[in-house]
Amino acid sequence: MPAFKELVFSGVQPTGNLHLGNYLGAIKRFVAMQAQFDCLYCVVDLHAITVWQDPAELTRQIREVTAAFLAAGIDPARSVVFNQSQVPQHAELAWIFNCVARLGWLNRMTQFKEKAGKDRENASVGLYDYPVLMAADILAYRATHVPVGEDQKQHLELTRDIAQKFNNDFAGAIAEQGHGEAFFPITEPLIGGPAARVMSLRDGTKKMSKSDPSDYSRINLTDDSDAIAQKVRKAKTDAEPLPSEIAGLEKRPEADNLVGIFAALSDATREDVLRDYGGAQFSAFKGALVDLAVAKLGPIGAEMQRLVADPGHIDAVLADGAARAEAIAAPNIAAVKDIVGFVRRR
Ligand code: AQP
Repeated sequence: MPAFKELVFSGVQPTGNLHLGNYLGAIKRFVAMQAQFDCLYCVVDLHAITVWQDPAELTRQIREVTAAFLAAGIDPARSVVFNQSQVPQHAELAWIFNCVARLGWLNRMTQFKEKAGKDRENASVGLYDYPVLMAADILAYRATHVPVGEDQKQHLELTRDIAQKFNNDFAGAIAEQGHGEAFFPITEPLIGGPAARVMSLRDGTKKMSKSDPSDYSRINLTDDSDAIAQKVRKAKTDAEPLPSEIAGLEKRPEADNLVGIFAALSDATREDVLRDYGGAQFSAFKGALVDLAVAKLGPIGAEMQRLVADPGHIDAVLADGAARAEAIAAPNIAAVKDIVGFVRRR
């Protein structure tokens, strides 16, 4: 496999209720990656419409997720911040990948099964095809690294399968046209840390999710300090004090979740947290967690509010990002079309 320029790509859907899981599993890590990599961070609005979105609300949410990126510390001068629908190469490459990906691969995707539920016949074709568009998002930039939460692991594997199959199917043209052994990198998922899978505050066996009907299941990035405090205090726990060793968190999903959240918010490990709080009752631990969460999330929520009040500024950031994103994607997709054998407009 030839060496590809290291590049990070990731995205967040503008589908409402950005929560602590999105922050710790994704956005906080996006911020950290900027020190090491060139990064593209995308508000994936084409993905959002795979389930019904009210148009005015979608517009608002696109700006709100952009505001969350900026408020959390993504620097739009350094990283490329944009929304997917402004860069047509995503949809264009998705079509070509639709002809590379196999039905059997998509039939195995667990997220589609969960999201479509029992009413599969009524799910949109887009929802089924979601992981192919995600592969196109990543590979339009030939991104080498993708920071995501654990729930996206299977989709990343599909991206790798599509890249591999494209490289194999078109190996001759790829070599002839001077791209060497492979046109697409086999992208590395970056999943990990103590908050790779933040769980619901009401049920430690369920993922914290935007679509959970109970607002008490999640901490939203827009929650004020009172709401954060209430939600943490009401979070489900068991009756035992916190253990001093990691092994003691086994079969205690709610305790494990709160310890993971504490660790991720304080840039520590679960072990560090248990060293400090092993033996503590939940009442004391939750008090410390409220203080920490309010200190870390309060300024982000306030900055988001300030930013969304100026949609002109957000739209200018997105327009600049789209132009920079397209400058990378357009030559890549032109090369893909040549590889596939299409005739270019002259
Ligand atoms: N609970 C989570 N823990 C850790 N990471 C998470 N992510 C989502 N939930 C958690 C990560 O956040 C990034 C953006 O997610 P998304 O906007 O693409 O949407 P999603 O994964 O569909 O988010 P939800 O909350 O789970 O939405 P619904 O309720 O619609 O299913 C991704 O990197 C994701 O891994």
